[in-house]
Amino acid sequence: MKIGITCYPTYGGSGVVATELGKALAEKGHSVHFISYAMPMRLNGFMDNISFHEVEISNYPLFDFPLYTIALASKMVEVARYEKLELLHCHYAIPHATSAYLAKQMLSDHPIKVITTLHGTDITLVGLEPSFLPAMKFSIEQSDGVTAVSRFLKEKTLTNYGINKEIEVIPNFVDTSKYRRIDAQDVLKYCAPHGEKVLIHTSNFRQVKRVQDVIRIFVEVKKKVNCRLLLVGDGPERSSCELLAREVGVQDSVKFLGKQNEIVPLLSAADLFLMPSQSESFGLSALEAMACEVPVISSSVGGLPELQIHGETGYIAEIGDIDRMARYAIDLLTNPSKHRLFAQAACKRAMEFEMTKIVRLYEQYYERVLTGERIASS
Ligand code: GMT
Repeated sequence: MKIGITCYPTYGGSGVVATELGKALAEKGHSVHFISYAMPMRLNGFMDNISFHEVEISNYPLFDFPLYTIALASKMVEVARYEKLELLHCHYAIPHATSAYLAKQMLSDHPIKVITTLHGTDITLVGLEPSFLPAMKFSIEQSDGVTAVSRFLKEKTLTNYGINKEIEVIPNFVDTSKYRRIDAQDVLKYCAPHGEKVLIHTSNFRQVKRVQDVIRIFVEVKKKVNCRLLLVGDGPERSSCELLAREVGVQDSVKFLGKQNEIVPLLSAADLFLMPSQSESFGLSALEAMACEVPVISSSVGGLPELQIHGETGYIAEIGDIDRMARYAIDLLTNPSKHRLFAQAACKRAMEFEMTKIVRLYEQYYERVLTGERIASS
């Protein structure tokens, strides 16, 4: 198949899923064309069957705001015609699904299908803003196929937008040949040199991730367990988190590592992953941690209960219930045999989201959309 993929090229989960999917499809012999304003973060180095097409954005002085939606649509048209694309797969609805709709209208001489994958805040947060809602609803309804990364997100889309449309649930995935526990002595020497337990959190430090809760949970755990906290990633909340760590006196036990390309050695050094999010449509970073045998303590929101098995792969608590999350963490960190069982169960559960299996689901879905087969409700 000849596939155009549009995504945000940044560190977010939707970009990661889109890029890993594109790479896996290219390895299977499909011709994959990424269309975005920058090279997707995980698209490093040359790969057979993959091309990147950069969207140029005009900075003409009359335009106070960049007209990305239009520029993207024009680039989609150009690539589709020149590369004979059969479908455009948009990850994160805003504004990609709208650009793809526009492109499809302009491509009246070149039949093309549009698939939109909904990832999270495109539906639960940003898309609900009055300035986006009608365009979102329209663009989703006009897509030839729509997928969501969890049952939760599918339900939210149907109810929040009053959309009458079949939505296929295709969950996030992990490449378990890369995401597996490895020797992490180098990391441990640096972050836990005296055998301290290691808690970890990775995110883009947006408010929705509640990274302050991570620090507050850590404060409680530290009262009972000799431990360290690794915070990986960067974003708008980072400064206030650094301030909080100093205010509550744990600055020497918390390492802010910023954005990291190599996450497996860090996860392999960890004993627990914390994800106390306000909203989480799936929780890709929790899945990656589980694949590295790290049990997860999370909030009960969104799609997290579809991934995590409470009392087996980790524990789930109400949003903001710092005391309970801390108690769960202490329980696991002070009970080695229980921790081992949870770590194994987490890894086993992650295997259910193995990349090859989920990529096949996308391929089958593409085939159904391309042949115009009625898309059944999942
Ligand atoms: O919706 C977002 O916040 C953006 C998106 C991203 O690009 O980072 O994250 C979402 O997509 C991931 C991949 O499908 C999911 O694993 C995340 O749970 C989801 N984030 C939220 O729902 C907050």
